[in-house]
Amino acid sequence: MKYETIITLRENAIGIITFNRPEQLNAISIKLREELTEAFQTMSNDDQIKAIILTGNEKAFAAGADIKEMQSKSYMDMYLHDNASKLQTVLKNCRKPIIAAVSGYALGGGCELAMMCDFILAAENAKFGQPEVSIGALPGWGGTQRLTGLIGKSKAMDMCLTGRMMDAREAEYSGLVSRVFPVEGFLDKVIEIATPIASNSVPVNQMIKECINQSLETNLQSGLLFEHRQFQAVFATEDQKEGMSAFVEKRKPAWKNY
Ligand code: CO8
Repeated sequence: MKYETIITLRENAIGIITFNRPEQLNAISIKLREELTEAFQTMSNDDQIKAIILTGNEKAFAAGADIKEMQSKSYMDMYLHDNASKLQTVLKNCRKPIIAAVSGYALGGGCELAMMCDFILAAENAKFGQPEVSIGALPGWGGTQRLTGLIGKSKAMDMCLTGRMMDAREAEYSGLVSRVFPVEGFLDKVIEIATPIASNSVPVNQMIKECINQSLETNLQSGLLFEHRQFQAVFATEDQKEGMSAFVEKRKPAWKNY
């Protein structure tokens, strides 16, 4: 598929989506949101792809929604032509693991898009922020909600009210980022991490995602029950039989993804 604002490719079982507006620090325009939605839908439906990486370039993951494009918009323009919500829904409904690989700036909508992914890996030069307050706006794509869930109220208030940037180390110890790696060879490292994830049993990956996401929506007792039922449900899969047999027989499992 030929896109203008992103590049997509497949490396074995991993789909890689790279923002491609380097001159604008990968600012997220309407077109980019459209193309990203289409790319995620295509990869979600492609059985050869088992995990997805979303990334930018060394200087920027994405420096936010395109300010120049938004500058003169009215409420009705934003309300009626809301493809941002559509993209958010497509990401939420994607059953494959999605890793955000962040190098450089992940600001505003860029930080929010990274948080829509399942987890964030960062290069040492990564900078996260919700600077909307400095342009007379506020985070509108999960910055006040997901960020608070990930780093807590105090830090989320600090980030959103000051608009300051958080470096990769602070993002890691605050819980926004799962791991930090050197800038050199960063994408290769992310692919190295995604490769075993992409070779897990597909239904088991999906169930793990469902369980963890459920924890964000429900109380502990309901979440524990949901998790335990899913655990019991794996005993209906061929992959549980194969995985446990392979362990006992000291060999690698050959998943049937069933
Ligand atoms: N939108 C449009 N263009 C941008 C953006 C952006 N968000 N960020 C950078 N650019 C452009 C610059 O205008 C510049 O273009 P030009 O060369 O034509 O002037 C080019 O990229 C390079 O940028 P700088 O010269 O500014 O580069 P610096 O290295 O000096 O600074 C910064 C880098 C600090 C990242 C700086 O560019 C900056 O502050 N950018 C804006 C960050 C920001 O405020 N982001 C939040 C945007 S609002 C938002 O994301 C709302 C999310 C809600 C989403 C809901 C969907 C509709």
